[in-house]
Amino acid sequence: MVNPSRFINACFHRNTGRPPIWLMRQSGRYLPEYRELRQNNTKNFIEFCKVPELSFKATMIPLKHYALDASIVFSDILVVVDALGLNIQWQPAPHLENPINCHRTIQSLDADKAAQKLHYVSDAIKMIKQHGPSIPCIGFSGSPWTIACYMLDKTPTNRAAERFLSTRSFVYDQPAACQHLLQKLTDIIIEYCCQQIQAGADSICLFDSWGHILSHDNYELFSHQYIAQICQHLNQRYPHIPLILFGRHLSTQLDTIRHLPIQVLGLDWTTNLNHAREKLGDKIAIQGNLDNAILMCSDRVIIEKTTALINEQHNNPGFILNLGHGILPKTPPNSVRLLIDTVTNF
Ligand code: 1CP
Repeated sequence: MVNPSRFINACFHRNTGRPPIWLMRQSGRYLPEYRELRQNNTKNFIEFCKVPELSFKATMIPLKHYALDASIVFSDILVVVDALGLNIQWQPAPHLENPINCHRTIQSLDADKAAQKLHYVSDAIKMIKQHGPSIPCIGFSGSPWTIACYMLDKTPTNRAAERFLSTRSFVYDQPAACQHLLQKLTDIIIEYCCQQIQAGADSICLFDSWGHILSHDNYELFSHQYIAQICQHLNQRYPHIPLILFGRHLSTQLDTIRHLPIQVLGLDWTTNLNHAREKLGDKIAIQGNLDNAILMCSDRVIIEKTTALINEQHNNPGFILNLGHGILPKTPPNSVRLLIDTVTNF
């Protein structure tokens, strides 16, 4: 049984009072204690993620400092790539020496074993539920498409126009191979999310962080239909576990997304929340969508923008306050505190 809470209530459109808050990337490089924990454990990043005690410690850091309404297990979407046997290096951006470039390699990926190899994430969730504070714990996975982006490209370049160019051209050159890969990932992700729920995760978040780089029509064919399979499966098997889908630049996909069996849609700052609310109705709660750049601004701006968002959504029982994308490494921890205090003291 999941404990009723502000966060879970908001997921099911029944929150009263101030909105719950959690933040994407609430653990991570902006926190000096996290950087210290990483430095003292010289393992590469994926190896760090594989130790449940370290994942547990990293999950706890923001909870010690801030009054958050949910935890999120410390891990990464790319543990799935590692479980499939691909060698990822961190420089510090993820780098794959041999990205996938043909159908034969996709056929040879051992999907059956991959989900089992990810048991360390479930072990971390068990520790969080046993030893952490009694707030809901969010488990997560990348969406099939977003994980595939990192499997088909060597290094995601910082030049926006060329970002995931190999991945984007693979979709057109070899659509059948691409869909074969996405189906394999879908099967693994279903199993992986079930494991997390069985370990005690109170909610599951699917990060489709790169869905928006697909053309409008290809979004449905290469991202949405696989997300739909995952959500249908999880929602049918665990109807009490709220599913959060996060995506960026989703304004033009809301008519497609509103048919998904999800409880929450996480939106970035390019989408107008009232427009989204109109499109989604009362069945799907909304989460977001402060610009993460405001955390680089003065205290006055942080308080003003946060208060304006709370006021805008004050009559919405299905609203979860979050950033529109993850906290950036340069963010001052005191700004994060101010944001959280502004919400919790409202
Ligand atoms: O050395 C280090 O410390 C590595 C930095 C780091 C951290 C702290 C990476 C590498 N991942 C993480 C943790 C992480 N990643 C968490 C747990 C932290 C928390 O939220 O409390 C989560 C939920 C993620 C999810 C994630 N990883 C996403 C989806 C969300 C999003 O931000 O869009 C994505 C796209 C990644 C890929 C990734 N992992 C790490 C980096 C540097 C990146 C981005 C690479 C890129 O720019 O494409």
